[in-house]
Amino acid sequence: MLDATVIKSTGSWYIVRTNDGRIIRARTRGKMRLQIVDTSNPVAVGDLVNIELDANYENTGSITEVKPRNNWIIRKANKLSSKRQILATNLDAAILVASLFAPRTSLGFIDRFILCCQSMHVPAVLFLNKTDLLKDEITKVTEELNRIYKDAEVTILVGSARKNQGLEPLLNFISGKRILLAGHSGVGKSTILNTLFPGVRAKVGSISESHEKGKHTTTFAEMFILDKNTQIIDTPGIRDFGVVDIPDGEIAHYFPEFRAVMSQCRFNNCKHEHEPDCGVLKAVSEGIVPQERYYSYLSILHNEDMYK
Ligand SMILES: Nc1nc2c(ncn2[C@@H]2O[C@H](COP(=O)(O)OP(=O)(O)OP(=O)(O)O)[C@@H](O)[C@H]2O)c(=O)[nH]1
Ligand SMILES: [Mg+2]
Ligand SMILES: [Zn+2]
Repeated sequence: MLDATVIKSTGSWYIVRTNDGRIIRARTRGKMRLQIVDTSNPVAVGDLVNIELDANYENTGSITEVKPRNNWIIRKANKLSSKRQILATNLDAAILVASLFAPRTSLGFIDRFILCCQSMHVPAVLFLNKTDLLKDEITKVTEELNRIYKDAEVTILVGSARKNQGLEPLLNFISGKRILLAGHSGVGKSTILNTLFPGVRAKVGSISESHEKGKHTTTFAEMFILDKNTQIIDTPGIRDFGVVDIPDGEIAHYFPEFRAVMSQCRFNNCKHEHEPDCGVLKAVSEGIVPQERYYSYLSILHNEDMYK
């Protein structure tokens, strides 16, 4: 029996790295005790597992147990699907890569992702990439993001992987952590990884001209081990981030700027919609809580507008 970390997941096979640095291809076997049920991937990148080596083979084995996870980022692909997918587990932080063009990332998508990070106590960074496409709008866009996310406990960084601009703060943040890189297809996740760490050589795709969307170049989540303490998990682009496992009554707790004013609600089960004497509604009307964040809250609460 060997302890190992899952570094790549292809669906049927997993690549794991043992604590003494061996790389092994492994399958799941038999009945594993699972911490999270109903997922399309019972084992995810970042998982600590027990491995039993196959007799007669040196580099293949079976995963016999998944150790309890510190945290995980989980979503469903759309609001109707019942299958959930774990993006990665046991993280120190997560970076959501976004872009305004080719493709466009919506505030709703951003807010769903950072809600999940908040609920798991995973520090989140929003990296707005492709600022070279914004030209003189950069300052305005950056100011907008800083206004909307002022009290959302998410770090806002902007830059261009293609032009190698603005990546230094990102590198400082990454250093010494296990990081998830997530976002729509084509936003530049793999490009960022390659620019920061030229030895990695992750595959980079192009953008379809007619749709301004990525082409799902990265097909499997993969952990790149950059030094002893720094690991980045590059993931395939996701179209939607459907919130799962957060009860309606808890959603507001993971909007940090709501948390500060919720104590003023008259009812302690206030949903902050139409209730009288609601601290959140008051803060929105006074401009203390940004409208954009409040709309995201409502759309998550009503499980709607996934694409907005
Ligand atoms: N203009 C511009 N293009 C960029 C920038 N960063 C990446 N790109 C381009 O965006 C396209 C997609 O980049 P990838 O790194 O493959 O994107 P990804 O997020 O890894 O996409 P998936 O693997 O499909 O999820 C490529 O053509 C990159 O050259 C940038 O800062 N500016
Ligand atoms: Mg990629
Ligand atoms: Zn309220």
